[in-house]
Amino acid sequence: MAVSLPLFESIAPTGTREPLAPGAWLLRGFALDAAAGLLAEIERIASSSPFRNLVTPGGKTMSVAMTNCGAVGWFSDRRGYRYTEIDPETGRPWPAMPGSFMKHAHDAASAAGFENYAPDVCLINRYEPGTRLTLHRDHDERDRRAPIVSVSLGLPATFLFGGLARKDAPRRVPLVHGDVVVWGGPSRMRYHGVLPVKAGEHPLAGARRYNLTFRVAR
Ligand SMILES: O=C(O)CCC(=O)C(=O)O
Repeated sequence: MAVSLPLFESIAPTGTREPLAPGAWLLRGFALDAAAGLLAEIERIASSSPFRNLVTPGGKTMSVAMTNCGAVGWFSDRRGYRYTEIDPETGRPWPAMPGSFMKHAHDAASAAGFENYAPDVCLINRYEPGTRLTLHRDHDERDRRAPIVSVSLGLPATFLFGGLARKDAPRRVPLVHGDVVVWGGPSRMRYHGVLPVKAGEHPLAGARRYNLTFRVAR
């Protein structure tokens, strides 16, 4: 049954910084103030480059719907995982990264100890109830010195934060609207994923979870 969630639900007090591993931090509620603006930008981006369910090189359709903004975008089909300058579905460049996205990612990285962060891509994930992201590493980026900054909006989820080997048991991290996870340095290549999102209704995002994943790809 769907549950109604309070607008500012959080687990630890907003503003706390929890270490997850060396170089990995959970910034509780870091995006709360910016959240409504970020969601409006997601809608604008998706009106140019719509959400779509990508196909893996092995031929499976991903349950999470994705789009991108920035100089490049992450894409997958039977030919492989890669970054492209042109959205293959529209034939146009990916929408530019909004200034508010750039500032938010920069400030979150800085709060986690990574200065001068300038991502060139933001992968936007949209989760419907029941959808999940299996354990994986972000390894399509040429420059892996920069961290990943990951912003959660809408419905809550359980984030799996694993080790450097796939077999390492992942830690289960509950994430709610406004939480930001940053992982870089010795944690940059850790496995991570998301358990199936539970049904619910969020006042700003409806029956959905969105995730912004900022990366330096080139
Ligand atoms: O949705 C999330 O919290 C994580 C997203 C993710 O792992 C990815 O896009 O690589």
